[in-house]
Amino acid sequence: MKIKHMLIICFFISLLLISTGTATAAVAEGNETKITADEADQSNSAIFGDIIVWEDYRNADGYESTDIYAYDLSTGKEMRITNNTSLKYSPVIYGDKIAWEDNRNGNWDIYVYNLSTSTETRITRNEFDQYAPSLYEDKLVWLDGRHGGGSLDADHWPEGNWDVFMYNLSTSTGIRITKNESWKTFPAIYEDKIIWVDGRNGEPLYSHQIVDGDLYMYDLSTAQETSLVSGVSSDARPDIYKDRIVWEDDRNRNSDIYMYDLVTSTEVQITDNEAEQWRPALYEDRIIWTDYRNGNGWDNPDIYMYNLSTSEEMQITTSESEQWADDIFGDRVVWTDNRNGNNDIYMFTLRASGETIEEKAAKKETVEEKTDKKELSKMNSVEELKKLKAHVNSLDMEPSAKNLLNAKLRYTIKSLEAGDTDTAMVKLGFYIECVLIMEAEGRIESEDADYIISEAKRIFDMIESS
Ligand SMILES: [Ca+2]
Ligand SMILES: [Ca+2]
Ligand SMILES: [Ca+2]
Ligand SMILES: [Ca+2]
Repeated sequence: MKIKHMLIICFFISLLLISTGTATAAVAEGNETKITADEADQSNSAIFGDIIVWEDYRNADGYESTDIYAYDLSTGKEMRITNNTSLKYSPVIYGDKIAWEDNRNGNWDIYVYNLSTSTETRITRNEFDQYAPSLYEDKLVWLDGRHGGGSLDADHWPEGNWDVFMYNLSTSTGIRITKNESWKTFPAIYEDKIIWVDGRNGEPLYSHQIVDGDLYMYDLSTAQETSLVSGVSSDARPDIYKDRIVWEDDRNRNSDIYMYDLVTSTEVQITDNEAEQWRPALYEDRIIWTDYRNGNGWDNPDIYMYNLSTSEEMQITTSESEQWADDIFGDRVVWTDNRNGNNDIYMFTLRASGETIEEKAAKKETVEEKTDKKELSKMNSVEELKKLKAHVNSLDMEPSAKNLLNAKLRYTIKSLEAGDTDTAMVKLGFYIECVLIMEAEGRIESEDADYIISEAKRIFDMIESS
């Protein structure tokens, strides 16, 4: 698209701009789920179907090594995908394949893990850097520095001559997509369309804020390259779904989310808020992004969403900590969340037509799942009993009284662990009785006795209702 043409469109859009940028977007309805529980950092997630993948620092002593992990929403099981001390970033997933960038060979390479066959494959064997993968079916694209790409700077930003490469995992053949001598970033693929940000028209500046990159597209079916968005502004982190492309654009002197429709060749400004809106992801009619409007500067980012069908902007997260948008698939939105003092992966399931996926699944609960729930409830009761025992141990009371109470609680726990809930309830009844007697004899403070009895009764109800 010519710059003049672009400017006319920009002007036209600014006249038509709808007031989506006010600070008061409705809060989205649905369920929020915490996906990771580990105290180390988990970040940069991606989702396809029931599988969420991310970068994970739990096996590293510091930040010198990461692993790729996955969580299966259908089984509730977490999987460790990689198992060596090297850095691995930017996992993406399509179907049963996960791709990421990996420096285990002393330079960056692309690796793929197949969930169906549990096999890992090294895709690039070149001493230069390959990174930033994107996957669609069997087609894998990445950024490749073999023709003069400099090293990545501290911000993981490329200098020199970088190219977009495409590799077909089923035919094991690849092609070089771009051939000009400029830097490129952020490749993404959907069907036959590959998009990226290209530095060929701009100054070779490497700061995220002042870099002038433009949006280009290559169509594998026609072998045609197209310039989509140009002009003196930074266009970054694009995503593509069917015929729509979204990206962040700083032409308004702050970053906003824009959308380009390949069918109508029109551009739409999605946000006009003066704060920064970053890192959009697209699925069907929904765009999500990281939005800084609720904080001062860089604190308190939140996840926002825009629905192109209903022209509604929604706020997904309201926690006053940091949330950074990662990905969307169907009615599931995933992001990196710092509310627990370390990074975790969270998911929001949008309530679409009355029911969320979780609610539908709950209705289809099988006998097997009910058995699992009973097992879980039993485990919870045991945990609660152990907590009560620890509490009694921490009290200032005579050792013989403490031992007697602990012994009674031990029998309750043993019965419960053996699956004999009736006996467990009888034993817990004796325990309560014992506390009452000790209180009457002055062997235990009234305040302590009241607390122990109320806890024991609460656990008794838990066991009874399991
Ligand atoms: Ca390499
Ligand atoms: Ca903005
Ligand atoms: Ca927040
Ligand atoms: Ca964590």
